[in-house]
Amino acid sequence: MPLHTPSARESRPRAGLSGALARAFASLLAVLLLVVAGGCGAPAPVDVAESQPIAIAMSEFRLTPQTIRLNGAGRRSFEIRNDGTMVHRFELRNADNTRRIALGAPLRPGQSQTLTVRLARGSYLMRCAQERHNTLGEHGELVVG
Ligand SMILES: [Cu+2]
Repeated sequence: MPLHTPSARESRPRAGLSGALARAFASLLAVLLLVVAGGCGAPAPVDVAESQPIAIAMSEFRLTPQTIRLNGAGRRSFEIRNDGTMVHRFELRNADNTRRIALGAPLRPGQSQTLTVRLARGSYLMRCAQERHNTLGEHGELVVG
């Protein structure tokens, strides 16, 4: 009696299945890459040079840009503009959110304000001080290097 050996016929479906799995995985990977590229993740940080003011737009419920890298500590100017349809109020806090560094004025839609703050190197939390806006996504990070 000959020993049973897997025939080509038996192994072919298995190769077909792994090929289908590979194609499914490739499709999934492509979708994930599109999601990442589409901005659902953290947006790219915006660099601000030493001589430039820091322009921030506030809206429902978002700070734009959301992540800012600042080149140079010292006195810096924030140019805050309300691009939304509700009152927004800029607030800068330390990174662990235990201390207020600066608080802007409440801005009505279309209003803007320049806020000058002395900044040391480190990370800061930017957010809206209006009730609950922060928890709805109106926050960001400022890194001073
Ligand atoms: Cu707000």
